[in-house]
Amino acid sequence: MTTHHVRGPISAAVARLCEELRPRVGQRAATGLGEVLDRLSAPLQLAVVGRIKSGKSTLVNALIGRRVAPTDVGECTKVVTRFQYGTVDRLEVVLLDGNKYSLPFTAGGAIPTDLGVRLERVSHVEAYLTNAVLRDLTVIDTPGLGSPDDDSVARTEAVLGTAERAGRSEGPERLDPVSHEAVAGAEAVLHVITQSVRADDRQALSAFNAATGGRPSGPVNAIGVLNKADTIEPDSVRGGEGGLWTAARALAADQERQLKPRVADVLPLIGLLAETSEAGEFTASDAETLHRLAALDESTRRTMLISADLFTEWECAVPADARARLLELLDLHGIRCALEKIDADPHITAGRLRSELHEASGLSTLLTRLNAVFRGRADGIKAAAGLASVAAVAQSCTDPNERERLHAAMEGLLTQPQAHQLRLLEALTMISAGTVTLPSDLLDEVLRLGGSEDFSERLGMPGAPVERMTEFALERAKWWRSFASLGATPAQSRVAHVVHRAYFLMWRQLR
Ligand SMILES: Nc1nc2c(ncn2[C@@H]2O[C@H](COP(=O)(O)OP(=O)(O)OP(=O)(O)O)[C@@H](O)[C@H]2O)c(=O)[nH]1
Ligand SMILES: [Mg+2]
Repeated sequence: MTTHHVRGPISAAVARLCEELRPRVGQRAATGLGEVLDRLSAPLQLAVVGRIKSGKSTLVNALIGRRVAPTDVGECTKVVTRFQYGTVDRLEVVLLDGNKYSLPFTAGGAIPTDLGVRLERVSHVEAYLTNAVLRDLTVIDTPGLGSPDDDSVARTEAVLGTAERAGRSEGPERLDPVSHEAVAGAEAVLHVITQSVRADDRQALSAFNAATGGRPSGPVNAIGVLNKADTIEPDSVRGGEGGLWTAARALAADQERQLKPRVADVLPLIGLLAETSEAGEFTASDAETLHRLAALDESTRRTMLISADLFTEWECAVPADARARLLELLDLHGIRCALEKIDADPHITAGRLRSELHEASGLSTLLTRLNAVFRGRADGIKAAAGLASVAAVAQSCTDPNERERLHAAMEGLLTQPQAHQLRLLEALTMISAGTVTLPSDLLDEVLRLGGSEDFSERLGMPGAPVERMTEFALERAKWWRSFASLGATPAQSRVAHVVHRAYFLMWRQLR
């Protein structure tokens, strides 16, 4: 028997369930359970999704810390690419017929845009990289939603499992089941949006429900990213009087209200600056170019910063190709930022400039949130996704006794006290899927409770003394207890019981 190194106690419980059931079910279900076991021990699968050209690949590069996904102007991501940890850097193209072949990186270390085969034959690309971040996170870049190229949308759905979950699993398997399960069903989602969230972006979010192992994306496993914050016109945003970031934050809060409870948060980001500063693209000679620009006379500098065209074409002592490169790396806002830093400290080093640009990108806030929402709860998220896969295996059983056995085992697991976190995640998922509705203040309370592992954050009492938190946890536990029994619908009551228990457990630990 293979040993599976799972994330933590909840995944371990789901893994045990699979191990125990495997010998007691037919061949087909046993294979399915084996796949679930493999998935439980793999790193958290994070898909980056969103409309075309919203900056998904740029964000992927920033997360990995290497400019490996093509983002050049006019370059669309056409196939799903999975970036996972490997001991040597290598690329593998997986074809729909299950065959694979390896592919060299470009001279610059990126994935070539030409895969050397007709795209219709490609399932996806596996990129194995030595970057340490990938040890506990697999990052999946996807073609843009709403892309004019219908084929790439279909391919994304096929790879992420959308089509299969929609009930087409009986068709001819295009991938062998093992590799299919290995790529199907991301467990967490970064949803990249830009200034205008349109109604169909919400549709896009639900279209990706099935990408997350058949469970809807929600506050448990989805974060919104308001990218290209540098292109926001502060004047166009209500509450944006205080400058770019004030405007970006106001806009993000607004979009969060529209998208909730589908996502945990919407955080503003300048993906381009994040990529440039994280992926080692910003060199000493770029810093040198910036210093030379800073030294230009005030009126030349002001004119050049009006537009991208003026910036590259205006006659000045700084070579035009060096300027064009800066524009590509930083865009006008980033250049302005850098020049201000140089004004403030004319001796600033290239390294310092780079970290100032990183600071200006908003990436560190996003990473903190990502750690809290995803990595901090990877055990629960993986376990919940694993259990959903077990449910899918059960669904596809033809033998009713076998199905019954799987269902009974799952129910049994959910009633164990240590499965409380799973039940809380399930409750949040019910809320985001609209299976249960709650008045908005209660909804906010549940989202807050499930949004973090930190007690003071969960209670909405940052910095409060322990005694007050203890008292409050008990009070809310009592309240939800009575809400569960009085006047709630059955679905509400199910959620209320879980919330009651969550408060009770916190109270017990605080005490
Ligand atoms: N100004 C600015 N440009 C950005 C930002 N993020 C990405 N871009 C640019 O937007 C363009 C598209 O970025 P990509 O990362 O390729 O977008 P994508 O979503 O992967 O695009 P598809 O794969 O075609 O759907 C590139 O030229 C990026 O340099 C940002 O924060 N600010
Ligand atoms: Mg892309």
